[in-house]
Amino acid sequence: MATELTRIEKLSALEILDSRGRPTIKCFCTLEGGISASASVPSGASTGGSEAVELRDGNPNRFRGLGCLNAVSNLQQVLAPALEGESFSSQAALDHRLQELDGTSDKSNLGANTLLAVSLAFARATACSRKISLHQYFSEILEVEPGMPRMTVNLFSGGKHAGEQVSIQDVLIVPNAESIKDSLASVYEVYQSAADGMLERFGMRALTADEGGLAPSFENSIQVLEEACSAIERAGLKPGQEMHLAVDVASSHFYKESKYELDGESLTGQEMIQTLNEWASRFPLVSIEDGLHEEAWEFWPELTQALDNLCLTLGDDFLCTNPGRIRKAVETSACNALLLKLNQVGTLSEGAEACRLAREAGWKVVVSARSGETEDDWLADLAFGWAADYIKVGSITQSERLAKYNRLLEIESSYD
Ligand code: 2PG
Ligand code: MG
Repeated sequence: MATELTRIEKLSALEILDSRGRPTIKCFCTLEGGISASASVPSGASTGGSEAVELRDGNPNRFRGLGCLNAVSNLQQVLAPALEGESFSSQAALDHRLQELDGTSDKSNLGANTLLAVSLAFARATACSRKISLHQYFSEILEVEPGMPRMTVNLFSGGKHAGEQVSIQDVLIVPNAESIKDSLASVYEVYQSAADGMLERFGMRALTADEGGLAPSFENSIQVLEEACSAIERAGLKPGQEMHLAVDVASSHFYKESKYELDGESLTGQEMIQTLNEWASRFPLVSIEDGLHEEAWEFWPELTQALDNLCLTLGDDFLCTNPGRIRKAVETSACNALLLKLNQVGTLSEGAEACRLAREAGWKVVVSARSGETEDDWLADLAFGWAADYIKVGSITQSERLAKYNRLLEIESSYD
């Protein structure tokens, strides 16, 4: 861990566009000595209620209110004057100062997007100045040995990522290969065979959703899971051996008036647990994400018990990478895996704390992208540096996703 001081010379920001064409923020950080680096921040669509606040301009005449000019201005008019010329002994020291300058628990003053852009640009610039890779810098922060995650790749999309033609949000394929290189080759085969299957079944190669997943008009969630298994088989692979599945139910988004409105049925919490148990018994799932509503604390422990020995109970909207919620979930045995998204919490160090808490509880960790991404590839370094068990980036057909997969390939080849 670096003990020397790192002095920030200059901070600036730019409003750029993400993979949905919506504004986001990119920060440029120059350190003393002239080393300079940048980082940009992703954005979710199916967000959890406890996520740190993403600052948007709200001006309906510009990007339908989604502009990030206020975030840019906060960075340049508030953070830059406060931080330029200051020296920091660690990432934690910088992130602590960012939290102080914001002064709110949910980052609603300056915006979690603004703070994360600075946090990551500082991380990248510091790694450059120390002549180490970004993943090495990340692994030093968490004091863990790096390790390659297993891939979870979006095959079929529904929910908020695909116009809600089917209730569940994602069915992902999870290759059981030795390397990222081999994983991507088998994912390609399954993706193509799934697209061929859609042509036969629906008469057209399906349109793709926000993360590049195929999004035909499925009748229900079971059909999506069945088609995923068929696609694996058609690719000459064995479901449950060479390729597993994962599902992001994202159930908060179809929870209405205390019922889960799943595929035309109205289910109680109890019935939802039973349904998920049936899916996990019938399909080779490694994890079920957000199987229950994000505030259904009383049902989550029961779900985790029901899925025990079948698959992981993974919390995304449920946990929001929020250390307080993770602590509560550990105390109540409410789940056993964390979906980690830095922009849900707002700084690298708070993300590290979330990861540490999950690890101490013996949980698995999935490092995840957002549905609105940029071409920045820091997520790959994060997943490797923090030795995530899984990485979730989306499909293999869009460059904002491929930036991360291609970076994983680079990291992997540097260890050959
Ligand atoms: C999720 C993510 C990524 P979003 O729910 O896990 O798939 O979606 O970024 O829209 O929250
Ligand atoms: Mg999710």
